[in-house]
Amino acid sequence: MRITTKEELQTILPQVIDNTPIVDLHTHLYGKSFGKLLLWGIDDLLTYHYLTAEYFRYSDLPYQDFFALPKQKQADEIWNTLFLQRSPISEAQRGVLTVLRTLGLDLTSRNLDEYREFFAQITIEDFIDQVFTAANIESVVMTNDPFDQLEQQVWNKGMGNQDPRFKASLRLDVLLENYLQVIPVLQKWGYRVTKHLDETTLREIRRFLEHWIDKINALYVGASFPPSFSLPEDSIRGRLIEECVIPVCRTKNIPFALMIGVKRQVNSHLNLAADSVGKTDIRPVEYMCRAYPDNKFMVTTLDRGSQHELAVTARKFPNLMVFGCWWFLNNPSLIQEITLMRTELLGWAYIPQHSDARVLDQLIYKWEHSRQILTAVLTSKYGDLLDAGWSLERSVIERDVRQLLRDNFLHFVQR
Ligand code: FIX
Ligand code: ZN
Repeated sequence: MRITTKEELQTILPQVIDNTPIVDLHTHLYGKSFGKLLLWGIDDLLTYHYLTAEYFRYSDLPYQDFFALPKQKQADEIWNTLFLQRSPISEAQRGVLTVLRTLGLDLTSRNLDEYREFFAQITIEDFIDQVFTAANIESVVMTNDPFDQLEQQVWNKGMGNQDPRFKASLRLDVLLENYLQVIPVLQKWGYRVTKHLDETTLREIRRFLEHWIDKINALYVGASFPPSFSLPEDSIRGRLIEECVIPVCRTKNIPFALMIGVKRQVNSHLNLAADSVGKTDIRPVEYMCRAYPDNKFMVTTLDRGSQHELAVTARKFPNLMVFGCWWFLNNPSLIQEITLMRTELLGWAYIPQHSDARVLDQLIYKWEHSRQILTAVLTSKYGDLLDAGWSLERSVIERDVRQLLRDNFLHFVQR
């Protein structure tokens, strides 16, 4: 079908964006076989760390008293403070409303027990299906930490890849940031490693990485980094990256995903909500892309200021895939600005969003809100093409949108 007017565009584009299935490349979700690691339901939704941070903007309850409460009581506190005593206007608060509305719950009742009742009568199997259908998700990528004992048990039983909608990625924060502490663990698993990064140790770490990539069928290897991240660097982390992670990713032909700019635990009382943001230096990204042209790098940064430099760097290096509006950037005004800028600099050659969902239900709101913004950005950009006299086809728009929501990632990780 040919599209020649903006009215036609405004009818068709939202349909295409809604109907395009999403591959969500970074979440903290797990398949059902991971048991309690998979968070879902109203109490997990309300105790999301984005919301606990916002709760403490208003509450006088001491941190330790709040975190000592059972989850349901924490959720009650957050509901009362953020939803009943004031209007839920922040993005994370609005997200809860989008989820409840989409699930068909009555927002006028504001009755938490009624919402709990809904979740009590649905099975997790049915709920996964319901959420994936509502958000039109094809698959999500988990964040898999080889040092997490609960996860390990699932992988050791061969149950980690049971549901093909949940793909794996190997997360290396623990290895890269706490190498000295994990030496005894690696030794217990039969790896001949020492604190001296000699040839044997480096070879054994490469063997460890290869083993886990194969074991979990990792689509990529990832890690988060502080604002001070630097490379090349004569540090344990720098050497592990250049002498182990990068060579193994090259051999396996999978990307190394870097999430840069998180300042961990600036207020440790907040637990999972304790982390903040700092300015990211893009020079290490430029260095890696140039020094390792046969490697693939996926990069997202946490601060607004580095977004432009990162997009420009991607223009210079085809082995760099920019992705997502991470965490504190996952807010409509910032997503809109960043997505427009990336489109203008990179065309279709980037991945606009990942959800970072920690609670299954969040897939609904994170993607509904992101789809709305993508619709606005592409309405404006396709509108410019129509103004220029370029005609469009529905099938062409379908192809373009598919690249952003699915194909760019799948092609980039293809072995
Ligand atoms: O490091 C990460 O993957 C971060 O996304 C998370 O640790 C963070 O807590 C989060 O959930 C952000 O959205
Ligand atoms: Zn994350």
